[in-house]
Amino acid sequence: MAQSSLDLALGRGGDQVAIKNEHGKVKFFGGKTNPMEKRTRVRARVISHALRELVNESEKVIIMGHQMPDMDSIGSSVGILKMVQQNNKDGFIVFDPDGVNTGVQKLMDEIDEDESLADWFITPEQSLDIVSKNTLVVVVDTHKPSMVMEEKLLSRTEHVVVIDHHRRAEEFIEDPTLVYMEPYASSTAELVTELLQYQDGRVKLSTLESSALLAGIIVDTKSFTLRTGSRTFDAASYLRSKGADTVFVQKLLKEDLDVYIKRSELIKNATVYKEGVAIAKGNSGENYGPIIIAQAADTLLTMDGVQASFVISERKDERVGVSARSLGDINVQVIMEKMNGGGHLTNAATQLEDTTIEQVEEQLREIIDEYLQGGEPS
Ligand SMILES: [Mn+2]
Repeated sequence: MAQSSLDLALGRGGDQVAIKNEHGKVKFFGGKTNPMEKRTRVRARVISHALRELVNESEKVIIMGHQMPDMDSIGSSVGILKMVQQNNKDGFIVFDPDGVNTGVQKLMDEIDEDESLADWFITPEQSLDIVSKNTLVVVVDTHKPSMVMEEKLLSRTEHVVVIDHHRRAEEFIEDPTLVYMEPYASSTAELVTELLQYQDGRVKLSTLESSALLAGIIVDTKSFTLRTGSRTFDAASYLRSKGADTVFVQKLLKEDLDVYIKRSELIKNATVYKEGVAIAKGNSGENYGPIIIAQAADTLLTMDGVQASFVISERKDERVGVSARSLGDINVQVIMEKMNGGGHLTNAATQLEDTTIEQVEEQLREIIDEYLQGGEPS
């Protein structure tokens, strides 16, 4: 139990204490600094070679990211597909168009035009038809079984690899063969780009493929501002040398006027609570999608003096959602965990049932006060 708690603490980025009680429930203390650049290139090479071995031993490879895929999820899936093909194996990417945002839709439209790539995308149902005991399943950009495109795939094979940059949550895929979790990395696309560089021979990437990986890095770092290390630029540089097109990525990220207006409404209602903490609320009786509230929180973070931002709004499912963002000094993961949510140090969220925006705001203010006073167990 002590060893598994230690692995958990290290997997979450270290600098914290994990205490497991007799029922196996884990509590975390600390973890208030943002770890940077502690990972080594040796590990990337070791993982790259281990993954190649697993690919070669398997009959075929099925790759899946998380539901409601983002650029990072799709980009890193494409990267893994190229690695599989480099090793002369068949790889398939599980894709469910449900909940796809406009940017990802634009990317998928481009992929659909490219037969050499589109042919390898399959639906969750198709993936269950082709999976066998000798299939390698590679999960990217998440490590929670409840988040993956097709959870049933995980129990149909004994060979599962997890590649992710999110801090480790308690919910984790059972008995994975190989785990590559780097909370110091900007994005899964950055990790996958490094893995590609350590494969034998030159991996062939088209402009579209390398642009998809670059889009993952650009979105997850907010154009190289958040969680960006020197290795993020190294990965971007490699992708650019493979033809990644920055203007194409910008086109994918162009936004809808209505979305912009709705987001501006949220921002208009923002107030600065204390010590650089901004809180914004949606109008009661009005629904906002999770993407809009997340974007509003991101935008607030670009405002002068704002260190952390929280956006509260009602959702379609009648719950109240909170999206939290931080520049790194305030750990919003710890704050959201206290409200039954989770995420990263700089990027977290929660959804609460049977409550109102006002109640959630009050609860949030109390937790923020407690956090800012410090010393409280997280
Ligand atoms: Mn990601």
